[in-house]
Amino acid sequence: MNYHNVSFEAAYGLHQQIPLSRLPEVAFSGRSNVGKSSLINRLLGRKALARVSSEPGKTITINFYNLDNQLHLVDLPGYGFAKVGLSEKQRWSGLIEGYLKDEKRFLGMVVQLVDIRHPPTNQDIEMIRFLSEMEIPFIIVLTKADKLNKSERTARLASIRQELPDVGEDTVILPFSSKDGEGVEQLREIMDQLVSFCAEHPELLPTQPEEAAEQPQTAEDEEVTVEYIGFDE
Ligand SMILES: Nc1nc2c(ncn2[C@@H]2O[C@H](COP(=O)(O)OP(=O)(O)OP(=O)(O)O)[C@@H](O)[C@H]2O)c(=O)[nH]1
Ligand SMILES: [Mg+2]
Repeated sequence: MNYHNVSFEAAYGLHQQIPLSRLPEVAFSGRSNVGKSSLINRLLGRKALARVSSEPGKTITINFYNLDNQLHLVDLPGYGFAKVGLSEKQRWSGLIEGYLKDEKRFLGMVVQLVDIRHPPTNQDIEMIRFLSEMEIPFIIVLTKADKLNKSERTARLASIRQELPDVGEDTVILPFSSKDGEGVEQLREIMDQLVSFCAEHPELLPTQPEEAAEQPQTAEDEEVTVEYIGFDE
């Protein structure tokens, strides 16, 4: 994939506004300020494509980035930001849940971000439980790895699996730094694998409305079971 061929595509404030998937999607989830937008910028080699702020709660829409016309990167609003009112919190959780539960999406995987410096928050654990119950493929990315020294890092890596009850032994847990680029190559490889898999399975893309009009649904439409290569090996 050409990681230089990228663009911002759209921002949605309500999940009902999001059009049917045209490309496979990778969604980035995590608490506010964990580094989602920074990771997207680093991954795409762009300084300010996604808006980064030291003030939490900046991304309050679901933002779509187009990667080489092969993948949509989806920046979800960060959860767990205490200073917003209840109605805004409900809008956020409605947005995130609405997106993740939407069966018409071609969601290839979720990249769940957790700050490497601290044990996962209850909301991180809840989110991972939700992904696991929904059978959405996911990986864990541990952000801000540059902020720990070697012994702190070793200690965090030794504890993290026990702290995440819904993470299986085979789930990828990847230390990452948007500052020094650690983890970028591995994450790109995972995304390349996902794109290859999706290219071999075009039937997983939801039927577009104009196609649906031409080809009415028949009993032949079967449910497809998805197996992801490389994630459970
Ligand atoms: N040192 C270091 N700082 C980082 C890293 N990733 C993000 N940051 C900093 O953390 C802050 C928040 O980063 P964002 O990328 O805006 O976080 P976000 O998850 O998109 O936050 P919301 O949009 O509020 O959900 C910024 O000050 C970033 O510069 C990292 O890998 N290393
Ligand atoms: Mg953000």
